[in-house]
Amino acid sequence: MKSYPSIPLARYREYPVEEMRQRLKDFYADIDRRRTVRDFSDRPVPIDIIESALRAANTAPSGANLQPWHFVVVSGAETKKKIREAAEAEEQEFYEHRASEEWLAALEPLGTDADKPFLETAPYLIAVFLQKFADLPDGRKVKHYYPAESTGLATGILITALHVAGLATLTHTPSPMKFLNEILNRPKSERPFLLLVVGYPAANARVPDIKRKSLSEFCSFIKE
Ligand code: IYR
Repeated sequence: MKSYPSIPLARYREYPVEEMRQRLKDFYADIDRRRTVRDFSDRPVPIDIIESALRAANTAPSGANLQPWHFVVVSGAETKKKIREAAEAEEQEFYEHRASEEWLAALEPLGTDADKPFLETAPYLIAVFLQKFADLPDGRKVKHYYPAESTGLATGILITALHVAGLATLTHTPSPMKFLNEILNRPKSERPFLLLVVGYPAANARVPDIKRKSLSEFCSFIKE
């Protein structure tokens, strides 16, 4: 291998196999409780909790380690209202015209509609942007690699971290969501990836009765 600036892998930890099993059992039991929530409480959440979850997200692997993401944390009522209005306008179009019958049928069990009160109720909206390029301060552009895969991985870690903290999230994707660039003043080189709604669930929150596929349904193992 070529020489490159390196340091020892000092923080890696190996566990005895029994401990591996126990750790994964515990992790699965915890992550299996995570549900996408649409009924949010307006109870405040300290900003340092969000910052810590974002630091965790930023450990995600990324193409050439260029970390091609940007997160905008929105807590102000005025901006949340603007986002709600723009998102609901798109969603109205979606539910009334754009969505195919097939798509609407697939959404039926989730009970979703164009009404998005949670965009104002929840204490935080985190707009996730994917950067196709880095816009350097001197005007140069640096190409990013695998920005969608990378940003998806970072977002996965973010929702996991927020769940570990005991918060609920909703991965919301109003489509199209270009309005986020305008409202949040982000450059054209950034594509809105996802709008994450974050907070405590409402006391009476309900969730769809969904089933998860079993291991044999979603995995194959090739042993020779
Ligand atoms: N963006 C719309 C529709 C929607 C689409 C999918 I795919 C979902 O999993 C859920 C909703 C909405 O947020 O209502």
